[in-house]
Amino acid sequence: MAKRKAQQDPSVEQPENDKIRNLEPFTEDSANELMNTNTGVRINDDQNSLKAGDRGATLLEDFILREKITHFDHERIPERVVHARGSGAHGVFKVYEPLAEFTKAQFLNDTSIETPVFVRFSTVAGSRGSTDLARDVRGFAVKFYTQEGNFDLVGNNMPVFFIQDAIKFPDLVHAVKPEPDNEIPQAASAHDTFWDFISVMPESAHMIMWLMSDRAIPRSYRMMEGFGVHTFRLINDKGVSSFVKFHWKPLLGVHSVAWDEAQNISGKDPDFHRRDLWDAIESGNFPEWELGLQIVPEEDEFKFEFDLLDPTKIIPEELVPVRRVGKLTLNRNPENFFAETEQSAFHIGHVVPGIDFTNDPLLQGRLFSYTDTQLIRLGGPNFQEIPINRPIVPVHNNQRDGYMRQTINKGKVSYGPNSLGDGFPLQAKVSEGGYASYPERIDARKVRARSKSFLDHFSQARLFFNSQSEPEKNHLIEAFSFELGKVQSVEVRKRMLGILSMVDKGLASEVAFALRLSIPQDPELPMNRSVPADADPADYDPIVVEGSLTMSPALSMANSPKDSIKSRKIAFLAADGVDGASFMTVKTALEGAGAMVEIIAPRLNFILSETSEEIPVNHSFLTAASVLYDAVYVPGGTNSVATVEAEANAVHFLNEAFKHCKAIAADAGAMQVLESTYFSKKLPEDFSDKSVLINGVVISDDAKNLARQFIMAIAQHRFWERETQRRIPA
Ligand code: HDE
Repeated sequence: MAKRKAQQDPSVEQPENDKIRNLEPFTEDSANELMNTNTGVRINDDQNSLKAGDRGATLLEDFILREKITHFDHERIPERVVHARGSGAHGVFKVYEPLAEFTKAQFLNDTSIETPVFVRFSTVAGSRGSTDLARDVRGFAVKFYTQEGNFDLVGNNMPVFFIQDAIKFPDLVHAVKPEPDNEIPQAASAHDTFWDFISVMPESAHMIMWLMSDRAIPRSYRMMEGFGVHTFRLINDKGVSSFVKFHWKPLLGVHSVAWDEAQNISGKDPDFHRRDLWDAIESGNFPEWELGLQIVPEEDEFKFEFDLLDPTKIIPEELVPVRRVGKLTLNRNPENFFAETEQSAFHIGHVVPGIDFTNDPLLQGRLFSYTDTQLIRLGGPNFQEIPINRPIVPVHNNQRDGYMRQTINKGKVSYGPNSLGDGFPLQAKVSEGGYASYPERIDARKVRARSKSFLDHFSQARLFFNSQSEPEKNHLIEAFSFELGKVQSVEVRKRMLGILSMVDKGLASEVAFALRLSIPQDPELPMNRSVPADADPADYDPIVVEGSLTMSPALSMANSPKDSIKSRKIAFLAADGVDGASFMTVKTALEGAGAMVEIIAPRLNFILSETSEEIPVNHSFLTAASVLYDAVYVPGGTNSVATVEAEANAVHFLNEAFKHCKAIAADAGAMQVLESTYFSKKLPEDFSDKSVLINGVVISDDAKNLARQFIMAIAQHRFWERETQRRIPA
């Protein structure tokens, strides 16, 4: 009956690589255009509504007014129920070498293809307008527009999750969101309901170690790892399946800010991460990540001490190395936030042939949730036709109609099988790229239960803690002390100390000290232990396993690459009379190494150098703050130095930069500015004729030498050892 068109047949519509993700047909540009209504009628007066006399009532007849106000009234759509606050960017992905041994997915095999992508980063708990710098998990959602359809890798910047079963997700989200009676606090987990839930959910122990670590306060979206979290399957063209964990490794390394700094940034620039991503792309500093795969052969499924299906577990990189297989580059900002970033609809169920699911019960629940949520958020079943969501391949099926349908389907036939349409559209055979699910063998009873292989909640939490550097451990202790310090219920605090004591006694006792509580001797058994209805609760006690791996260096950010200052923001504090020569030497050297220099002065517009040259100013001390920069430099020049020293905001700037462990540099002639800071006592008395690099503070009278040492210091990111000096003002 039906004449079958082969996929390779040139008459079949194929995506053209150079035209893909061409959103041009959907864009609007008002430049040089006259204004008209949505029906195309030119508007003669957009300032006044139509009235019965110039002091009279407005007329209902005014279709221009009505159209404009009606559209405005309907501008908002519901924000995402979680991950509401986010920022997106376009880019490309390219695989390094064919991965045919593991997967038949074309975009992971054809090294000549640049697959377009759209990425959305987000926080989880806060509303759409909340701060970027909340202590929170970050979403890392990637949509690959492949030639075999869209593949969404909807991951986070932490490799595990709070819960093991999707049925607990609404509870988790209710607990972390602002409390329902007064809607406080916004974008913060430091409150009673969150910790109440966690304290009776021991399966979250591993995740809260990540959440209390510096991973939860990234320096930039560009400096975060990404993880698919669940174990997925890869399927090759012979139908052989391997298990896989997906990773994103940022080429700039993994870096974070200090907690005090995060809180300050939230006030000074709540759009800090959004702006950072936007500015980096605008300035050509394209963010890059390598896609990493941890592949486990099917036959090794039960080789580990943990269950591959348990999303509260990682596969330590020391057990299964991460193989870097391709590169993601973000190279274009959206034209319109709403149309692209807000309307993008990610779904863990958007997969292509060669990628499949496992039975991870969290993953399985997500497969339902994402389409369901788009139906309410984007208003109906045609959200895949919104330009940002459209695949690059043409869509042919018998789905029709619904709210806001864009496609004009031709012909009478919208069903299959049919004969009137020659049977088209035909199902694709597997050899033609048709998706066939992995035929996993299932032979089981239907039960509402948790697998006993999911009962060890603490060994990987401990592995994470043990693998941290000393400063990272201190930050964890401080984060727990902060968060539990904000909790009002003493019972919840105590129960959390019980949970922490099962992770690490030292950690628990440090937090207990801060809270002036003692660790429960025999930690109260958490109330919720995910016990199936017909089971004996004792059979479902969390089990205490030592775990044969005691350290995993890959888990510490201290081991992240620290060899570049590319795209780092450096503040120069200067005023009229600055020494132009050394100023330019340092500026040129930093910019040559890829950093971005901004001049901060008492007033805006420009400053004059000693030789009366104009130097443009980026910010005044009023609009800038040290928390928005990675490092700070004070150039020489008698008048400039005197003005900066007398400027209280400049001294505060330096004090704060020191407190947040950042690299600081000063021309030897600017020593008097440093002497006004609280950390001056830590500087050597006699610095003349030599250059000094102590604790990340560089002082030199030789600008070239200063620049070299300063660059090395900035690349270290932070000098956390300063925090051992406890009494830090600012
Ligand atoms: Fe999501 N999640 N999630 N999630 N998730 C959503 O979908 C959900 C989970 C993640 O930038 C929602 O479109 C359930 C894990 C990201 O648009 C919703 C469960 C991971 C984003 C939803 C989880 C994620 C979402 C809300 C437990 C990391 C933002 C709006 C079973 C692997 C995507 C939306 C974007 C968004 C449900 C758990 C990542 C409600 C039910 C685990 C990055 O469908």
